[in-house]
Amino acid sequence: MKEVTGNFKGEGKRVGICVARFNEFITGRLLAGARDELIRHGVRDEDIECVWVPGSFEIGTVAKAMTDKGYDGIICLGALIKGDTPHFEYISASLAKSISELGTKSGMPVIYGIVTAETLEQAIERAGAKAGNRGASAANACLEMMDLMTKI
Ligand code: RBF
Repeated sequence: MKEVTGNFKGEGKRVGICVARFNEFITGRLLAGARDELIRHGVRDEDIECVWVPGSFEIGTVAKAMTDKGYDGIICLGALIKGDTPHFEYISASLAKSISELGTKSGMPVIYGIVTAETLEQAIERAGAKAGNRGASAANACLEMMDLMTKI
């Protein structure tokens, strides 16, 4: 049986990161985690481009515009923290759908790195504390997918 898998090889790759400024306390840490992971796997810092958007709701629009800018992969980073309004549900559902559609329509890796948390404490846990750093895991998924897409 022939198996096809992607490796964590970032040499020569260009990566676009779309990150939400809303909850920047969290998303700044996700960005730092993603950047560090990409660099540690061979992506040059000058080949990483970060585009800041106002909030997670805007990620889909901007990430779409980034799909034809010559990147090998795109990472979307945001932090949705549940509040007293139903915005959380609206934004998280539509964002997951639009990020997934971007990947299927463009044929390039578009990675979902959105932290969805009930509380600020939970979000902190996922942004570099006891539950790891979701930005770093998104970068790993991006590295694996960029390599995989060259093999299939
Ligand atoms: N953006 C986020 O990235 N995370 C949030 O948790 C978040 N919560 C919001 C809650 C409310 C009530 C509103 C109105 C907006 C929120 N946004 C949040 C901002 C949203 O993603 C978007 O930037 C703005 O609604 C402007 O379109």
